[in-house]
This record gives sequence, structure tokens and C-alpha cells, in this order.
Amino acid sequence: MLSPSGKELKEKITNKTAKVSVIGLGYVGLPLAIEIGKSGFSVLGIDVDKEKVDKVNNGRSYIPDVDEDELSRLVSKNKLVATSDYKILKEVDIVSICVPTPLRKTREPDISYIVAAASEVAKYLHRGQLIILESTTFPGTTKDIILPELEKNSLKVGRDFFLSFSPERVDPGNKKYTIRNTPKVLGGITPECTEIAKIFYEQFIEKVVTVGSTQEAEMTKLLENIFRSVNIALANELALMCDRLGIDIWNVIEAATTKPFGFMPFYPGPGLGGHCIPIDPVYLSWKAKTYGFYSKFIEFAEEVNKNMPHYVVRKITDALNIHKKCINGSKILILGIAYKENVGDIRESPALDIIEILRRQGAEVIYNDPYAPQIKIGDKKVRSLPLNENLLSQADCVVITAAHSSYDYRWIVENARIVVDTRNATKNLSNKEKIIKI
Ligand code: SAJ
Repeated sequence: MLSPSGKELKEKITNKTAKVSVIGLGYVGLPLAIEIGKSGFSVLGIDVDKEKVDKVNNGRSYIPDVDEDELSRLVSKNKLVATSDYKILKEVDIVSICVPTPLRKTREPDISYIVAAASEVAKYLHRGQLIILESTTFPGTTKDIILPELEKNSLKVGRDFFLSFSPERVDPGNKKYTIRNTPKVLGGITPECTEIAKIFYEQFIEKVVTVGSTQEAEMTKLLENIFRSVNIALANELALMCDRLGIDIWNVIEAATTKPFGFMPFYPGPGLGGHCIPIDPVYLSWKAKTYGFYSKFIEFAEEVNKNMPHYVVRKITDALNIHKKCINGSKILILGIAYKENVGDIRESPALDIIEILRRQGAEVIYNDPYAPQIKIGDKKVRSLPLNENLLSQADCVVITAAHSSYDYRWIVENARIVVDTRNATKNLSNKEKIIKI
């Protein structure tokens, strides 16, 4: 049974007159704002980054998965406007918070962006508003950190305003699963909070899955990502084991994948990149520790995954050794600096760790990545070099760290002296003598 505020808000949602704000216009917030705008709502994007605000207002996309035509169409119809001014929250009915949740240098959760956004929302909180947190965070954030901030206003959750958590499930570079067709998990502080948020999401998402609380929704996201980091760690550990046993782990995984039930392939790699999988599990292990619970799986998986760049450097040493060379003084070409194939994001990329280790050991490291034209190594700006036969043949070792589909792996191996392949990108090639796989 909805309260008067709830009834009024439900009406505005179903007739699309509700004004929606998305706080944080990054790889989660901008695609979400577009999807909400496309379903007929007017969307006010808020971001502290003036450059992002200007680009959005000029219809320019800075997120590879966001189609520029779609963005500019919404902007030209005034369905999407960006600003850095939180005051607009006064006239907004629904607020979705999609701000970063990184780690501090101490490897502890940094929810300062969430806290900052929540205090701005609290300043302008009014009757009939729905607030939804989408940022990945530890269980209890919505209920124990955001709710008290909002209730300072003497407005009552579940009666005057509504508060829910719904984890983002954006998979960067994934063309098949979009915001619209990826089921959305959702938990509210009260049943009415859940009900109203469900009605909102159902306006532009095919399937909404409600759970019993905000903590369950927060935990669901962490389970999804810890499932990946632990299974990737298992694949990585088995890769090291198979290396010792002289078994090709890639063939083994391919064979296991023929099992039509009860198995899901994960693959070894140069390490765990991206700003989610390496980070989200630490949010949970940190929270669990405050309850005196130590998660062995999460910590061990992190240890195994963090070791992979060192293992790759060892394979590079083996490759150079074949030509009686050592790392010190060798020229090494890194192909694919991004954290995974066909994206340009280099955050937490294991290729950066590999470069750091190689340079410390005296190697001259150059790179090519069509998705990442320039990176900073230390305080130096380093550019991606054009990939040609010269660049390949001059390198003492070529290392494939992100298996971009745009690379011609046959041509690369033909022109390279030796190749260390960390992604099985060369699996269909015959000249195995020039290829060392992890
Ligand atoms: N990786 C492996 N072996 C694998 C799979 C991945 O080494 O078998 C590596 C990748 O190369 C990458 C890292 O792990 O460096 C993370 O890759 P990812 O695709 O799991 O992670 P993200 O951050 O690109 O996207 C994930 C989403 N991916 C999938 O579900 C396939 C999803 O977990 C989340 O929606 C998203 O993180 C997020 O925002 O949390």
C-alpha cells in the first residue's frame, strides 16, 4: 500500500513526467542516463568533471560503449542535460548515484565519493524523492551510511522519500548484453522503496529482480565479481601448475568446456585488470574483517592474480634466453596495454605491472595499443608506436597482453623474433617454435 508520496511518485514514473538525475557520468552513469532518456524521461546528469559535462552537452561521447548519435539526439531534444551544480536536485524526483568506489593506497575501501554525493543529495532532499545507489560497495553502505545522512532532514524513509540499492552490471565492451537486456537486481530499505524503484526500472529494463534488503543487493554484486576473481585465480594457478607438468592448460580448458553442464571456462592471463574485479572483492573482505571474519578465498585469489605479471616476466626471461639474451638491455614490445581485449581502459592493467618490472630490470619497453594511444609511465608520457614489420623485427621479444581482435597474429608471429602470448591469441597458428604461451 503506497503512501501519498509514493502514489504521487508512481504516477510521475508511469507518465514519464518524473525528472531523473544521474550522479556520476562515467562508464556506468552515462549509459544509464542514455537508457533512461531514451525511455522518455528528462535526465539531468551531474558530474564534478567539467570536461565530461561539456562533452555531454555538446553531444560528444567519451565512453566507447555510448553511441554518439544516441547521445546527441537526446541532448538536442533536451532530454539529457549535464551540469556540475547539485542545486538542480531540488526539482528532481529520482536520483541515481553512480560514482566510483576505488581503494585507498592502504587497500581499504574509499567511499568518499558516495559520501560526498549522499551529502549533496541530503541538502536538497524533499518529499516524494527516490534515491538509488548503483555504485559497487560493501553490504551496509546504503542502510548504515547513506540512510542516516538522508534522515538528518527529519523526512522519513519509506514514507516521505524512498531509498534503494541496485548494482550496476555494465560489462565494458560487451555488445550483446546492454543495460536494457541485463536483469537488474534491486533491494530497498522498505518494501515500498523496493516497489517504487522496481516500477522505475521497469520503464527501461526488461527484467527487474527484487531481493529482501539493500544488503542482499549489495552482496549480490560482490558475489558476482568475487566469483570471477576466484575462478580466474584458479585458472591462473592451474596455468602455473601445468607449466611445471608440461601440459597445455589452454587445451585442457577447451576440453573441459565441452561439458554441457556444471562447468564455466575461465582463462589464465597476465593478471587481473579493470576497476572492478581487482577491487570489489577487497570491499567485502575488508567489511568481513570488521566482523572478525577472514575470507581466505578472496585474499588467496588476490595473491595468485597479483603474482601473474611476475610470472609473465619469467616467461619473457625464458624467451630471451632461447636467443642467449637477458632482460637487461633488451627491447621488448608490448601488444595491448589495456586491461582486456577490445577496450581502451588501462586502469589496474596488468600490462602496466609487467612494464614496470621489465624497466626495473633494465629493459627498453615500447608498446602498441590501437585503443590506448598514450599512457603515463611514472611521470613520462609514452605513446603507442605504429605497428609495422620493423617494430616487430627490432624487438628482442614481443608480448601479447591484451588480445585485441584488430591484431593480425599470423603476421605478428611471422615478423617477430619470439612471442610471449599471455592470452592464447596465437592458438590457431602453426609456427609454435616462435611462441611461448603462459
Ligand atoms: N580475465 C582473465 N581471465 C578470464 C576472464 C577475465 O584473466 O577468464 C581478466 C580480464 O582480462 C581483465 C579482468 O580479468 O583483466 C577482468 O575482466 P572482466 O571481463 O571479468 O571484468 P570487467 O571489469 O571488464 O567487467 C566485469 C563484468 N564482466 C563480466 O561479467 C564478463 C562484470 O563482472 C561486471 O559487470 C563489471 O566487471 C563490473 O562493473 O563490476
